[in-house]
Amino acid sequence: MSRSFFCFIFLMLGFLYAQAGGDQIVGSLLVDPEGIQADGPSSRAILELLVNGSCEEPLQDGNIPFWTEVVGSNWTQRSANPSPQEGLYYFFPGVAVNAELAQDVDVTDLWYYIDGGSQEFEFSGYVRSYPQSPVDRTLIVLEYLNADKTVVLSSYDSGIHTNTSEWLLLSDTRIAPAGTRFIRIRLISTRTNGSNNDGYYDNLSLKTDIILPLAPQNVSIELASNDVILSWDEVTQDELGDPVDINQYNVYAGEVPEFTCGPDNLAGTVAIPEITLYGQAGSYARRFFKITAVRTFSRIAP
Ligand SMILES: [Ca+2]
Ligand SMILES: [Ca+2]
Ligand SMILES: [Ca+2]
Repeated sequence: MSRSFFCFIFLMLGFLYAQAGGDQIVGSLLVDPEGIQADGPSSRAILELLVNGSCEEPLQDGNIPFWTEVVGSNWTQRSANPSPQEGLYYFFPGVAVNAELAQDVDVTDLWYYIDGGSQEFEFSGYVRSYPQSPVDRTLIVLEYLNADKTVVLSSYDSGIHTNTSEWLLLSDTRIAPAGTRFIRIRLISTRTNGSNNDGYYDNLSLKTDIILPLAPQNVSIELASNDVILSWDEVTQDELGDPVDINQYNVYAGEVPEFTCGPDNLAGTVAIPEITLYGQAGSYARRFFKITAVRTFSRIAP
């Protein structure tokens, strides 16, 4: 199974005011350079990298989506006895003596920061076992892997746990070693009792924060009949001045300068620093535009 997806980080904005009247249009930057700021209190944004980390996604063909059965073929959702730590379900190995479930997180897009020694990753997750004697065991291992996944550059080992009365929080925060391109999360359960392997996991998370791109600059506006053409300088740096690849700009349109960017006023999305908004000049007396550079973080789930 393979699926890619994107997390979007938004940054405000070239801020443009356009007034259309007949064939005339007036465009000007309303915000001085110091007023062009990130849309938020911080230039950093937290990304959740794990997919289906709480085992809430519906099973697909009887399997847990986005996770790989490395050992054992009966991994599934469990909902009760004990209750989940979060949501409605948790990870349950099913019938197996030894069982391992894994997810590889592709962090290649963060190579620049990883290789510079500044990208930190924060893992957390809960483990619990069924109350029986002897108790089945849980173990979580994280591996920071190189590009072809042949070298473990750094690892976290939670140690074996057998807690049964409550969910136990495990966590690890570390800076990824240079060369890290994948982080593998391994859930390893060992059965010592009965037919079911009762080492459970829930509410797993792997987070990192990234630096936002600079705001688009030098926005210009042009009118062609009833269409508005916006263009701006390509964004090539983040807020710390490091290079960044921007492959998406979101353009928002509103009726007042202070409007908030959101899905309701998204006028268009482009990969290049130019967009034609058809009919925008014909339908409104005044129109305000905001442009955000979007830093996409893509990864491939297993
Ligand atoms: Ca859950
Ligand atoms: Ca299976
Ligand atoms: Ca058991």
